[in-house]
Amino acid sequence: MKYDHLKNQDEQVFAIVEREEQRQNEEIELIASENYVTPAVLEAMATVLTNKYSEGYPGHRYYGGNYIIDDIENLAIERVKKLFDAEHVNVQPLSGSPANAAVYMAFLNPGDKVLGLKLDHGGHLSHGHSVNFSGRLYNFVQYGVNPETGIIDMDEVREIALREKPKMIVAGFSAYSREIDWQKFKDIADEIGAYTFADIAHIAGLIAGKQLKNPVPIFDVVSTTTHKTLRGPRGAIIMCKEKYAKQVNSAVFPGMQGGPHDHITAAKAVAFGEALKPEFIEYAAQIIKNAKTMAAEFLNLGYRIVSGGTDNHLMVVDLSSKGLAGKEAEIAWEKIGISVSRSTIPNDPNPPMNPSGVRLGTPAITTRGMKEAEMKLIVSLMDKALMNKDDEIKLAELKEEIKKMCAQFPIPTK
Ligand code: DSN
Repeated sequence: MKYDHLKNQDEQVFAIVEREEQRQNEEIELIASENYVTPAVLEAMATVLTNKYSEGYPGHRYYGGNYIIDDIENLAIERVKKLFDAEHVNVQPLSGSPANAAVYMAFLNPGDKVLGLKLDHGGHLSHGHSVNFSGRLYNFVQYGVNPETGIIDMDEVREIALREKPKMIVAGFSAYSREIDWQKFKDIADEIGAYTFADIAHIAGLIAGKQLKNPVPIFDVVSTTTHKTLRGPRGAIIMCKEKYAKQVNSAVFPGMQGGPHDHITAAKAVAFGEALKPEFIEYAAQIIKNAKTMAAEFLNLGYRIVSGGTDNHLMVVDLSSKGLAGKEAEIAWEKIGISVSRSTIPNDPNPPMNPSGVRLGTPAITTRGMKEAEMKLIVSLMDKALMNKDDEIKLAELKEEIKKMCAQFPIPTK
């Protein structure tokens, strides 16, 4: 039986893990940054590679006994190079924010000017928010989306870039549903001699699955987490031009981190191997089909979606279009077994703890094999939950429907 040792040795931890496993099986995950890893990825994480210290890089370690660990790190690197057409890869970053911290450390000095997307317009904390290390250490100026269209206005980006002359331009997001014009960012950066940095954490799997354009061949440096659409273990990687290899490696170690998590490197290698298979292209395509269907259904029911739809795996639904706020919706949907994350809408009049929107995404439910018909059913159940948000009996009925649907689409076990 699975988790035999854990069960025998520590019933408390085992019981919590079991409860969470049951929750994941019986509920619907619409958090755009989450996914279900394959059993092979899960197994790789639970290997003896966790026992090793490997500061340094393959062939240049600070501890002995790393000649086998070198093989796993090199394998992971080679697979990323193939997936993204990357010149140089560092697979050691522990997660997205540490990876971005290492990128800034590699290319900038504290106080340098950087241009990034505002958080409430879909950017990320590590793209220059004042409460984050990025906004505290570096001099960020920010661009946003057009208030009418909800789409990044590249003329405005160019105007700010020419005026402010940042040393680096950051393109990327955590809540933006339209395709990014990487080439346009690169052209603007070239006009002022700025570095180009793409954070593709959300869409790496859609790029690897050949559904969205790839910034890696044209940008100076690109970071991504490995656990979102890429469907690997929690972690991150940095890809860059060969000429920046040394400064990126030094920023990750010894600049930011100590020993890499070798068991996670092994799991990353497994996930990259999976993403190289032709089936992953179908998976990435279905994620987008599902997101487009979901967005269309919300629009049909009179909800407003920021930018009017989606080109990727996510959408931000503006609940003020229904006289509601993000938190109320999150609570009602949690009661029926659907997890979402609250999200600001551009220029949100409401505070970040209870913003006007929710961000929804389809990577996890697509991994379960759900398709367009299920998207329509899910949106209809979500709408019913909001319309009956104070009726506990109705919500309990809806929860049963979700549970039945989940039973038809178990989380894959192979
Ligand atoms: N927490 C991640 C997300 O949900 O997008 C980003 O850090």
